[in-house]
Amino acid sequence: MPNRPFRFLHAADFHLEMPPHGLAEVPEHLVDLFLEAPYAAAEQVFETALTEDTAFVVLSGDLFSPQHTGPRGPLFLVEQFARLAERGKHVYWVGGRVDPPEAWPPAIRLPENVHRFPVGRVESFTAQQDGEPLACILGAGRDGRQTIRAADFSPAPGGLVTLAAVHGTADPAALKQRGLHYWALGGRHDRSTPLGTPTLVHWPGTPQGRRPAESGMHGCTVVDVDGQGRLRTTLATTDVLRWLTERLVVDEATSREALETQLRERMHTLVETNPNIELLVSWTVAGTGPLLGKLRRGPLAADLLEWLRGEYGRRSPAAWSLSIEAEPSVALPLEWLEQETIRADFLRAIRHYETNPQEALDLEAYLPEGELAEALGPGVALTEKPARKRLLHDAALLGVDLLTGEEAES
Ligand SMILES: [Mn+2]
Repeated sequence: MPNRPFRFLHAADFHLEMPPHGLAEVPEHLVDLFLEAPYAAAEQVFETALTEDTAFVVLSGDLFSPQHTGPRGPLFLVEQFARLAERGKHVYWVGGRVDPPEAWPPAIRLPENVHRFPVGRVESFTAQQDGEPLACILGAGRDGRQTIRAADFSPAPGGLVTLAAVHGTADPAALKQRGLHYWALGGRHDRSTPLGTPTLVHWPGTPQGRRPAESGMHGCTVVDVDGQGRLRTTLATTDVLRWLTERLVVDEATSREALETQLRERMHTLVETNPNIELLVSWTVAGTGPLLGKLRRGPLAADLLEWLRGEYGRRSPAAWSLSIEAEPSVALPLEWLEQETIRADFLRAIRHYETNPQEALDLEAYLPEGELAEALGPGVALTEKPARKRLLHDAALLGVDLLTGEEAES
C-alpha cells in the first residue's frame, strides 16, 4: 500500500544526569562545558526536530534519572516538549533502565503531546498528519530483562508503516523476522545499524559522548520514509564536545621534531574535519625506535602534551590533548635473543623464567618491604600465572627500552 512520505526523528540515551567523565582533571576553561554538555546536546536534538521539520519524535529510553538530576531534568524536558507542542509535533517516549513512566515526578505535568508506553507490555499509537495516519508506533517500556521480546511486536494491519520503540539488546535476525519497518532502539551509546533492509534496526547512540571510549561524532537520527515505506537514516550531530583517539606511527629514524610535525599536521586535520566543536584528543604512538622508549619514561610525553595544550588547547573552540602514550609493543624480534648483547642476555633470562614457571622470581629480596604486594594489587600473588606472565612481559619491554636506547645513543 503506498503511503504518504514523511520524516521523523529518533534519539535515545540523553542521560542528562551524567556529565562527561574519565579524565584525571578537567581543564579550568572547559569545566562549564563539561557540566552543561548533556543538556546542550539534548537541546540540539529538539532543535533538530524543529529545523528538519520532522513529523514526530521517537525517544528510546534512558533520557534521565530523576533522582540524580533533581528537578532540572524534568523541567528541561517539559520545556523542550512544549516547543514541539507549539508546532503540533508529538513525542513517543519509551522507558529504559532509568526512566520508567513511574519515575516521572508526579508534581510536574507532562505536556499532552507526549505519549508514554507501559512497562512490560506493548502499546500502540498512530501518528497522524492532517488527519491521515502516517505510522503505527509500538512500544514497551523495559522491564527487568535486557533482551527485547521480539515476538511481542507485530506489524499493523493494512501495510501501515510500523515502528517499534524499545530499550535493550536483541539478535537482529529475531527482529527482522517480525516484518516491521523500523526498530527504534535505545541502550547503546554508540550509533549502530546492524540491519538496513527490508527491516531497519537502529540505535542512534547518545547525543553526547561521555568518555574517551565513546569517541567520534554523536547525535540523533533523522529518518525519511518514502511512498513505498522504504527508510533512510541520516545522522544529525548534536554533541558539543567530541572525544577522538588518534594513532601515529614512528620508526627508528623518527626524530622528536618529526613527531611534532606529525602531531601538528594531524591536529590541523582534526580541527578541519570537526569544525565548531571542542575536541578531546587521546594520542597513541606506535611503531619502533628510540622515541617510544622515551615516551614511556622520562619527560618527553609530558613535554609534548604541554606543547600541544599550549598550541591548540586554549583556543575557542579548543582541541585539548588528554594524553600521549606509546602503544604497548606486542612481540619482540626473535633474533634479539640470539645476539651477543646485554639486551640478549637480559631477554634470555626473562625467557628462562617464562618457560620454567616452577622457578621462583624472589623479587622481594630486591625491593623494600610491601612494595611488591602494592605493585601487584590487592590479593594478587606473584605465584599466580597471569600476574607472573604480565610482570615478565613488562620487564622485557622495560629492559628492551632501556638497553636498546643506550646502544642507539652510544
Ligand atoms: Mn544508556
